Amino acid sequence: MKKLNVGLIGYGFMGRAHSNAYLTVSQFFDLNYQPVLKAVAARDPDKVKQFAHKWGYESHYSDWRKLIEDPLVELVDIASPNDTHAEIAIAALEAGKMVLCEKPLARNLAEAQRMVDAAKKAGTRTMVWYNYRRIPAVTLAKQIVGSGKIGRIFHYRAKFLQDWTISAAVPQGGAALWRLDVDVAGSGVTGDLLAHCIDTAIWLNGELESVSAMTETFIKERPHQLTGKMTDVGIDDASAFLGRFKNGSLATFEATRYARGHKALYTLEINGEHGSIAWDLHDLHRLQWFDHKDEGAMRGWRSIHVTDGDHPYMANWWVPGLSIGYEHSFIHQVADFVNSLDEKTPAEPTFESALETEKVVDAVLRSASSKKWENV
Ligand code: SOE
Repeated sequence: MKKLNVGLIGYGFMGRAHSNAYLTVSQFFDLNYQPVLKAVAARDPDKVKQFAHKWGYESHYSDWRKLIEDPLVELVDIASPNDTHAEIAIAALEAGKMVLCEKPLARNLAEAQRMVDAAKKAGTRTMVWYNYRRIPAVTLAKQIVGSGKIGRIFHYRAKFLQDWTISAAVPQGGAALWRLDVDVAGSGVTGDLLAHCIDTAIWLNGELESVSAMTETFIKERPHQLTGKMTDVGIDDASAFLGRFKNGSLATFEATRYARGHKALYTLEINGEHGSIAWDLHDLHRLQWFDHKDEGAMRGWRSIHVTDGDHPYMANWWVPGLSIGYEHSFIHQVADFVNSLDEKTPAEPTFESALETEKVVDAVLRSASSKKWENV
């Protein structure tokens, strides 16, 4: 098997999810290339050394530029905060590397566009980690929509609810809390959570045309973790929008970190002419499917336990009935990326296709501030 030398930047939550995917994928999928954990880079020299030892990276750097200069690294994976994405991605692309980037692609549309331009110029492979596409039940939803069984789509409904920032004492900025600092994150739940919903929606139901949005920042000031000073909060704590898809269907989307009791409740529902589909991240191995073509008296919602060998990705795992989890969506994404390397068609979403999500995020934020419908 040929080798694919990976250089990871960032060792937080996503650095672990990606590292686990590279380490595990070849044990379960038959691939032409085996990912090799070649190097990891992150700011803190001691912590990056510990991380490298723990996960088996062959070398480590405290300056990401050194990782990009490393001739052995073929693929640069950006798992560092959003404010680093554009600079690192563009440098890596200019160095001729393949680049994978954590979502959202960038802090704003202008940065994302520069990354797409650099990717086009470089001509190397890119991909954005919108991992939920690769949860088998969500991939099955894609297959159902693609088969035409659901018919014309009327409604697409999605929400992503969390509750971890309700306390005003939670600081913003720094390790683990940079998502609350607008300078680092770019936006709040719109770019962090709604972006997942938008990516899946575009994949399942095509592009959005226009949106009418509202956002709110419930806690206006928070201590900054790095300076200790009370600082204005620039992110949106909650974001919701109505929208129209290009295919004529209607969209209702909501994301918040203020839904007490919900930890990561990503749900989606699609209502079509012949059927409906519903999925819930808290019950991720099930897909709910209603088929109006079923015999009248027997008609009802089916709860499909997506664990059988003929379900997407599942033949690579355990025996039917045994479920897999969140981390497997990253493993599937690596498998698809690696399998695409010898193909003409790249694994999705590339930087270029992920730009569409950035355009919707941008339209949502524009609409929330103009209080008008905005075109995507
Ligand atoms: C935020 O809490 C977060 O970790 C997001 O950044 C991830 O993208 C999402 O998958 C889970 O929630």
